[in-house]
Amino acid sequence: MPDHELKFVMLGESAVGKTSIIHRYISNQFNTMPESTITAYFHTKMIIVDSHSIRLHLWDTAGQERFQSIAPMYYRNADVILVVFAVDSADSLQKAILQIQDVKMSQVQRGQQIILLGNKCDKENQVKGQAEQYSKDFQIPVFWVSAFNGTGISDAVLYAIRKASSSKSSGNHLSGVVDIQAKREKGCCM
Ligand SMILES: Nc1nc2c(ncn2[C@@H]2O[C@H](COP(=O)(O)OP(=O)(O)O)[C@@H](O)[C@H]2O)c(=O)[nH]1
Ligand SMILES: [Mg+2]
Repeated sequence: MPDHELKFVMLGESAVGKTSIIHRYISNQFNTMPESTITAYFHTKMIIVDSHSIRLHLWDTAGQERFQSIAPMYYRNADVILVVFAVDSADSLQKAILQIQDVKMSQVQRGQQIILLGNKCDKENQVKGQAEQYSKDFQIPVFWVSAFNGTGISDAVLYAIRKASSSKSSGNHLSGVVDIQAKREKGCCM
């Protein structure tokens, strides 16, 4: 049994790179033509952060972000919500901010971590100032990441793991990460 199980969910507009980020994190690969996510997937990864074993469940959206707002039941029991936007799309940042408002309004669980991921940072960043101002005003950390070249993703996940584990069991200080297993599972989420 792992010391902690943490559920991460991805939110954010279609095409900002949610599936690519998960793929990069799990497999350290970038797929130029990711299959569109038509079923709900979660991916499990076991890691050891210091001497604590952690089983991460990473939930991708099932493409429902294209059609309607995401149902609160999708993220309600998440420990970490990664809200993704793309640095070349101001619209996607606006959508991310609206989604954070939705999450905050429906939030029932204390200690849920919300983190912004500005993806595609291999491209010119058109929203840096705006996103950093939002991050400061609302105290939601923003990480600049790229699924394309891998920048920032494991740092963001490690930050989230530390925050989430310390809010689950205060007093644990985690540092140093060992990957022990990654696998992909098909799940049905809703
Ligand atoms: N340049 C660049 N393109 C990316 C990056 N991440 C994803 N993409 C591309 O953006 C498109 C949408 O990615 P996808 O992961 O399907 O987005 P999702 O709909 O949010 O799951 C695809 O064409 C990806 O190849 C990135 O970090 N940099
Ligand atoms: Mg997807």
